[in-house]
Amino acid sequence: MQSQIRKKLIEALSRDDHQFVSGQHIAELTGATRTAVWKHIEDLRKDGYEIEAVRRKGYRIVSVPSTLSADSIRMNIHSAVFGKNIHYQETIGSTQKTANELANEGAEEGTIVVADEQTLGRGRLARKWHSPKGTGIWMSLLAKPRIPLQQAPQLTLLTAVAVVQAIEEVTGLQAQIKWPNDILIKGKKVTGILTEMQAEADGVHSIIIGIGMNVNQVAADFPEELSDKATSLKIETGLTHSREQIIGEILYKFENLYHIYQSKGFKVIKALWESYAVSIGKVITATTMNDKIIGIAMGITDEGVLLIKDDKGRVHSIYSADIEI
Ligand code: BTX
Repeated sequence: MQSQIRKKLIEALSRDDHQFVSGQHIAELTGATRTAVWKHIEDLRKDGYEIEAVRRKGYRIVSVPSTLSADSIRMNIHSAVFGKNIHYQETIGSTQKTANELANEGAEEGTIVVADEQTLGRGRLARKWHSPKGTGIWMSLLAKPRIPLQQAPQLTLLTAVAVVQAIEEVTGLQAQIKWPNDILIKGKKVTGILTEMQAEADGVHSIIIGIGMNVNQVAADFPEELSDKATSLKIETGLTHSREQIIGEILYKFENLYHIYQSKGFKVIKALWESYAVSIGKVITATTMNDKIIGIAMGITDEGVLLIKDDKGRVHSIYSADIEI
């Protein structure tokens, strides 16, 4: 109950760009008495929040503690559904695994799982995802779109568009997408996306979208095998970025695109995706489970399948592969 008030209090103080909110208004929004509000403000201060109190104006958040937490994430959420339920853990095996478990337990659409560190972060095909403490965004979102199974990959592409837009909004950097799930800056991977689903015969039940973004790593933080293929926002801008702000922005962009997707279908998303894609029109090599195809990347289908035309003019549909440009 108490944490419910704290959650609502943080939501109230985070409205309108952290302007003053009167004690009376906070009491109405939280359903708590003004004395209870005051006590919760004191608790927040003990937890490292700097909160200004001015007579007749109310309370205003001046600064928040620098460590990632469910509260600090909540303060940056400006989407309605995605991020409403936040499951935060300082250390976790994999946010994907936990999100899958929560989905099994009936968690609602929009639930997010975030960790400061993953000890068993995973990529596709059982690859490892390097997820050190305190530097990146390791997050899984739970979506429950009413779509047939074969359309599920569209959500990976939609997420990639959301990530590119969020990076641009927060840092001004122009990232690019390498099909299907890599986000690159100057050819180096800044984000990976892993989509997993729970399906039933009649369609998708839950989609778990994992986003791993390198935010504040410096070059020396990457293991040697990643040093020439990975980058972070800090390496690219020279600045330290707020992970909470980026999480809020990813969810906001994602939710917008998800609404468009649900009301208008994949067309708009597809066009956006193609505008950010690095490989379209170029000669690429696609390594699939049992084949290697070299040809020109022509684009994606309405299902999100990559089309490659080889030198004999044959068009191959690629459902899953690693791409080299
Ligand atoms: P992927 O299979 O396309 O890419 C995995 C490959 O990327 C690795 O084999 C390695 O070469 C490289 N790599 C590993 N870690 C990093 C890193 N931090 N930065 C850049 N390159 C790296 C991509 O799979 C999908 C990754 C999703 C990660 C998220 S994090 C939150 C969620 N939880 C979880 O366990 N996975 C997802």
